[in-house]
This record gives sequence, C-alpha cells and structure tokens, in this order.
Amino acid sequence: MIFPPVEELFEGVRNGDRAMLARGITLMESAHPDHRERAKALLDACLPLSGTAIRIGITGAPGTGKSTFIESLGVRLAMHENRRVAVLAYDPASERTGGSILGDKTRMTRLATHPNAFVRPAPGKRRAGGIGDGTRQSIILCEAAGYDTVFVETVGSGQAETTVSDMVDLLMLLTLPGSGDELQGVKRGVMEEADIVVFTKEDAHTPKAMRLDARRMKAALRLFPPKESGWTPTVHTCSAQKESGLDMIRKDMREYERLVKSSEYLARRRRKQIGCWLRETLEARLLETARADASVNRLLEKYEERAARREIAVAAAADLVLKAFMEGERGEAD
Ligand SMILES: Nc1nc2c(ncn2[C@@H]2O[C@H](COP(=O)(O)OP(=O)(O)OP(=O)(O)O)[C@@H](O)[C@H]2O)c(=O)[nH]1
Ligand SMILES: [Mg+2]
Repeated sequence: MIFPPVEELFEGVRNGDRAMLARGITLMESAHPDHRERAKALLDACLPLSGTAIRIGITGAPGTGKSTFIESLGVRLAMHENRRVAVLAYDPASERTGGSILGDKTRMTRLATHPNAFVRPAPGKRRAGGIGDGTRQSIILCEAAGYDTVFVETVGSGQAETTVSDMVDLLMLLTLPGSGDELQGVKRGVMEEADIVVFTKEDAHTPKAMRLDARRMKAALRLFPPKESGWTPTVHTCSAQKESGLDMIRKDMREYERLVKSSEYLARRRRKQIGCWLRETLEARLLETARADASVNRLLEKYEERAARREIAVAAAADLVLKAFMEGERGEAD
C-alpha cells in the first residue's frame, strides 16, 4: 500500500479528515519494515495532541451485542451531547477469515455515517509489539483527530496478555441475562475490572429475569475490593436494538468521567498504562532481535541437537544461548 508523506497524513489527521485518519491507522498497523519509521514519525507528531478523550473499553463474550450497543450509544452521544465518537472494533470473525469479511454489525453503518463519528473495524491482527500496540496507537491518532470519546471493542476472553483495561479509562462489561456465574467464559478478572456492567438484549428477556440477574451481579460486585478510582461499579439493563436503558448508562459515563478527571486517578492510571506499554514493546523488540540473530539461530540448532541427545539440559542450553546473544550484542555496541 502506498501512503502519502507523513506531513500530509498528519495535516489530514489534525483536520479531522476521516479518510486520512483511516490511512494513518493502516500505516500504524503495517508490519512492513519500510513503514515503521513513517509510522513512528506520524505517532510522534500526533502525541502532543493526544490524551484528551475518554477511552472506553467494551468487552464481553462473542455475540453479546457489543457492536450494536456501541452503535446505539455512540449515535446518542453524538446527537445529544455533541460528542465526537471514534470506535475501534476488533472483529474476531475477520481474524479467522484473514480480515476479508467484516460483518454489518462491526461496520456500524448508522454510526459510521454520522458526521461526528469514525468507525474503524480492524481485523485485529496481532503483531510484534504486543497485541495492544496497534490499538493504543490508533487511540492516539483518533485523539489527535479531535475525537473526545473513543470506544474499543474486544472479546473479553481474557486470553490476551494485554487486556483492554490496560489501555482504557473506563471498562464496560456486557453480558447476557441468564449467563450464570461463569459469564460465558469471561474471566473473573474482567468482572473485577469492570466499572459498568450491562445486561444486554432486555427486549428478548422477561423483566423479572433481568432484575434478578442485575441484583445478583450487584451482590457479586460488592465482594470485590473498592476501586482505586473511588467509583462504585454500577449495573444496568438495556436493549441496544430497542434503544432502552441507554440514557442511564450515558449518565453514569458522564459521572465516571467527572469523578476520574477531578482527581489524580486518571493521570495515575494512564501513567501506569504507559509503563506497561513500554515494557511490552521492549519485550517484543528483544524477542524480535533475538529471533533475527543468525548466531542465536545457529546456537539454537546446535543445542537442540545436544539437548535431544540428553547431553545438556534445556534450561542450561537456553542460558548458554542467551549469554552468547548478550555478549554478541555488547560486542556490537562497542
Ligand atoms: N434482541 C436483541 N438482539 C440484539 C441486541 N443487540 C444485539 N443483538 C443481536 O445480537 C447479535 C450479535 O450482536 P453484535 O452487536 O454483533 O454482538 P457482538 O458482541 O459485537 O458480537 P462479536 O463482535 O461477534 O463478538 C446480532 O444478531 C444482533 O442483532 C438487542 O438489544 N436485542
Ligand atoms: Mg462486534
């Protein structure tokens, strides 16, 4: 893919040009070595303009209605609060198909056509630099483009090393009524991190079942230790399709935002996230460098043979390869 020069991309992003923003994000996601320097330059240019939005993670098991929810809520935020809404939706289905098919729900056509919104259905390709790398960079670009509300949709399987809560300010967990304690495979950890829990599709369930589940969830959340933010997690029921229950959620979002922005908490949380991002990136770079190192690969083969013959233990062989790699790196630096 051919990209415009970085200055042009940056100007486009800064002026809120959605096509340029989309291309900028594609550049960030590109694994092509030629694109790396330009991606870095674009990110550097955007950094001073970032940090301004409220970043909201929407997580939940596949099919809970995350995309539909973001769309309905997003349209309301844009319409009633004049918010500029960006959505980064990572579509697990397109990951399976290699990114060629994106469902209508992920495209969020109603929101995407709103002049105050930007929807980016990303195939969620995981490349070196940590799974969150592309998403974090995309958030920065969206903020530089003037979006004040950024949604990140992910499947809360809890398998990823980086969870969405490591990159957002507010985490919403979506779940279906009647899904029981195990929350359809969503890990307990995600429940503990959630600031707002939403039972979706209330139009398809009896009010009694919804109330019961909400009550149980509230009781379960009370067992977790109090949050550092000072926020007490809330529980809601809604239907994104019938547009019910959404305004209460909007109200909570505003209150949460006010709370975390009026204390040191948001700054502290973001600082912690940066530290996490830096370490993750460094780890990925180290791995990448070691994997590309010819002498490491030669030694690996040699020790693999020897380990297979049981002449050396695997841990001892790994130590020797690591030692040789570090000495080689030091030698080069001299
Ligand atoms: N009855 C009803 N159906 C809904 C509601 N919200 C979503 N759905 C339906 O549930 C299905 C899944 O919705 P999505 O919004 O794609 O769910 P998702 O959580 O984003 O799904 P993945 O991204 O694939 O994990 C679709 O068929 C929606 O039409 C709702 O409020 N009520
Ligand atoms: Mg979805």
